[in-house]
Amino acid sequence: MVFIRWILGRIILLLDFLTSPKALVRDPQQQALLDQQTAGMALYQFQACPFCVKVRRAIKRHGLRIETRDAKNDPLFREELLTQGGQLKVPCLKLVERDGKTSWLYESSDIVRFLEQLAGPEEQDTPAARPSES
Ligand SMILES: N[C@@H](CCC(=O)N[C@@H](CS)C(=O)NCC(=O)O)C(=O)O
Repeated sequence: MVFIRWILGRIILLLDFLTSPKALVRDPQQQALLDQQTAGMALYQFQACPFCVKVRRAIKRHGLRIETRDAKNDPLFREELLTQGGQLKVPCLKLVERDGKTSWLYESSDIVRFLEQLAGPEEQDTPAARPSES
């Protein structure tokens, strides 16, 4: 059973690698603003978990910069997720509000929806938004 799960995990990672989405490129000022908003965020995840892959792909697709934390192999992150988040379940997005309050968002679909709202409309990926080549 463990072996089958390991194989499935490798297949998921391979498919993710082969079909990795293109990262959105936006105007540098807009990106800097967004980076400020995501600076306090962290995604607690397992590398080969399909729900985590779904969220990581959304992060990449929307051109977001969010730290990922391995809650399977790192005992500190595992403990943080369990004691502060409330459940040892991934993916989970840790959010730090402006007032310093921390909240923990579980459920991949809810996280993806939140990231989509944060990133804004995708039509920002226009040639004008890309850094000029010289
Ligand atoms: N419905 C959840 C499913 C998440 C899920 O089942 N994650 C697994 C890893 S792939 C997990 O954390 N299992 C541990 C547990 O449920 O205690 C989602 O979409 O995020």
